[in-house]
Amino acid sequence: MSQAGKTKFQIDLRRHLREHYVNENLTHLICEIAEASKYIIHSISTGELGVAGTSNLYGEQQLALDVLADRILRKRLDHSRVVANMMSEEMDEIIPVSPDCDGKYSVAFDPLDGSSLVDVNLAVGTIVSIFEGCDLLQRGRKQVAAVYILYGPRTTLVYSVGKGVHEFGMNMLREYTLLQENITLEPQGNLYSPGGQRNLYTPGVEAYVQKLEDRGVKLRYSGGFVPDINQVLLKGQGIFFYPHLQNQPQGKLRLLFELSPMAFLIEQAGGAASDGRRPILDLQPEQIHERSPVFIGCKKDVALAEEFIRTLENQEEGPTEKKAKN
Ligand code: AFP
Repeated sequence: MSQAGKTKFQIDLRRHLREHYVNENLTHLICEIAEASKYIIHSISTGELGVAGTSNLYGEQQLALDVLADRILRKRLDHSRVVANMMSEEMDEIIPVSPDCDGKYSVAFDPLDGSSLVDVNLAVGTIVSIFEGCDLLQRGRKQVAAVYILYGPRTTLVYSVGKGVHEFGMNMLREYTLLQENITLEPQGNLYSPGGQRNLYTPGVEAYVQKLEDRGVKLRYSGGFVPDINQVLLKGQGIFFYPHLQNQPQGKLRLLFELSPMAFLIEQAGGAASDGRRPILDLQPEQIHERSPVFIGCKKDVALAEEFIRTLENQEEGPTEKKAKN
């Protein structure tokens, strides 16, 4: 939708949110996230690489950029006046910002996903999940918005508040202006983005990949969740998966601040996102750093993965059931 007399390319992010009748506080929050990305871009292009000398809850070495990006976003959200609680991949626990929940939002974010790719100059991104009120441990379907920023050859921002998925590009003045609205996915695609070691794939996933390859589907994998999902979204087709592995039944990616926001966006674009048996958005997180297997992209491609897993893998022991045992 563009205003009479204005081309859509002149519609900036704040105007677009207002034209979609997004309430003031949520508009302000999404614009604050966009503002923070400008400082993250600066730190990526000028900040020192290498380790920060600290590690996160997973025992993963925190890169200097991880810590810097986390601080930038945390500070921005702290001062936004519309955040109740926040949580990031780099934090050990939920950070309370305001005890008052009314009119406020709780935010879970991965400040710089794929940060280890920066030192080989590959694209990385920021992923943000937004819930109304104080509770972050909710099913992804309860999100009111999801945003990602992709720091690639161009810097782009994609958001949805449940009224379609829209893409913005950063211009010379560092403003985000509309590139395309209401992005949609085809029912089936011809690219796949397979995470994890193939020799650790379970029988159902291995058979699924074989089926895709027999169909002539092309492999496209960067090692960055944000660019790999962005590729599926903007090509309008394809599937990304980081499955349950023989030695990692929960896969690798985190539910709260990686999978839920991306699943929200992909479902808004007419695609699907599953843990191999159930929609990602229906999973009830039990703890903040929970991981889940993920198959996300075109509906038919996700359904085919579920079918192979259902018919070739132990019915009783789905990834979720396995987790209950550990
Ligand atoms: P890092 O943030 O540690 O670089 O991991 C990136 C990531 O979480 C996600 O962005 C990728 O999709 C996935 O890991 C790639 O994992 P593999 O390196 O095991 O393929």
